[in-house]
Amino acid sequence: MLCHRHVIAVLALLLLVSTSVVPRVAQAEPSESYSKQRPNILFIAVDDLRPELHCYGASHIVSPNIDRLARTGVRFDMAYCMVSVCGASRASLMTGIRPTPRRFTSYLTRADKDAPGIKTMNTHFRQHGYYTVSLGKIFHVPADNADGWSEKPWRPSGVPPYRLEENMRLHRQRQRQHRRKRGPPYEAADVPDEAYADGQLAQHAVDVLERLAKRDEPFFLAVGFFKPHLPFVAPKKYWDLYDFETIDLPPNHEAPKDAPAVSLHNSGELRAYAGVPAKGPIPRELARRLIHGYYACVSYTDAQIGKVLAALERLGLDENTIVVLWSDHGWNLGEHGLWCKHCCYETSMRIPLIVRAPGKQQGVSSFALVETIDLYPTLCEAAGLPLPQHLEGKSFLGLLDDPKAAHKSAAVGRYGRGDTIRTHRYRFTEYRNGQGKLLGTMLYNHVDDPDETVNIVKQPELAETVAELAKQLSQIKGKDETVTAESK
Ligand SMILES: [Ca+2]
Repeated sequence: MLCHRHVIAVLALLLLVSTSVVPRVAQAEPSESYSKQRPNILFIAVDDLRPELHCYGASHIVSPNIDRLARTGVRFDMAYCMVSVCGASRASLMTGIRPTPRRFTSYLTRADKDAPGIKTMNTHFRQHGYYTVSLGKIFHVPADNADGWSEKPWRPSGVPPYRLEENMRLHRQRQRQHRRKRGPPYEAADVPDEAYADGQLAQHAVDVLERLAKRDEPFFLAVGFFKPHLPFVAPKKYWDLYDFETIDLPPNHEAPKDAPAVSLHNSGELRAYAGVPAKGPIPRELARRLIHGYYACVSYTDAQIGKVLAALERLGLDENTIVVLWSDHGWNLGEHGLWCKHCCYETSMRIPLIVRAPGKQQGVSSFALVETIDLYPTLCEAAGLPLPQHLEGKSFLGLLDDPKAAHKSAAVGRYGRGDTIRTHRYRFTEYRNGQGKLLGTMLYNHVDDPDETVNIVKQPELAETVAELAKQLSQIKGKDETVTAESK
């Protein structure tokens, strides 16, 4: 039976939402803790998105939809990934535990292999009455923790990576030579959004939202976009948003002065693409094309995100849905002579993170140091779910009310042999071999040198600072033995 309260709520909803939408009507009094009153969660992951967005102060970038999300939510200006490579970063975020030199190390990392028995975020939400759905790229491998999703994880299938015939031909030819070789690093084809995977993903996500809107349980919908990951393929109209003539290499395109060699790499991921020299600097013309392509992919992805957010609003779901937008790590667009991620520089570790939650602050930014392992406890707290014992992050829900509230003194992450710590002023990194022997260190003062151009770790007057940062890093960084598995 419907009580008066329900009838009034339903009438109000009917007035607010499109008539084509059937509002959810509670069939009975909400059943204890699993009621629809729990917020839905729309969890948007973007692959390889660095925080070079209009709403993050990059006025040359066209990102109106993410900007709008930022205007209606809290933008985190100092958010960091745990490890700067796809699969590993995602596994750390979804398990809520830190990476170590042995755990979460590669783009192929699976959480269920590296952290067996650890309950992932999707599994936890599912076990607490949420209807959990994974679309696109969330875990790197779709089969990873797949039983934590209420439906089999969905990805667009059979979408070729290129739409121009000559590019596809070259791609196939190079793949025949070597599995890791690929076609060109970019493509501007005059095709509709749906010609590429992310356009299809957005369309499917809208369909799924329409379906989820009719369910009684709250949902946890994860939508993982594939761009701006290489190759930089996007419909031409997104390339046309930028003037190639104005695009140039970043000012800090040389390796930092006195940086240890172990901190740098050969940008191997990019070298696999056709027309990219196997070693040496990326020619300036190609570098500018790559930057242009990355920007085009950012705008393309932004437009797809816009479609999903518009559907959320159209269905009247935005009033009771927490929206999180995050990236798995940053990206180097030529900074330090580097391309791609795979390192401990700020450009690799820093990510965009925006959280919009009903009843919380809107259009503000927070300079609190936030780590992606903090998302799991934050969303649990926001949804009223218990916190699993194994979590190593800390809820930042309080920052959504007061963006200046105290949270953490440092963000700690790693890649390869490097462990790195970011405080509000410094980034300090140390590299060790498998036996723990120190291979190199670096320190950047982000107040004086935000582009990380001079490694000041050897300056005698900073010895005490270095010792303090090294101590803090050693205390915080991931330790294999601290993790206790919970039964699933
Ligand atoms: Ca990635």
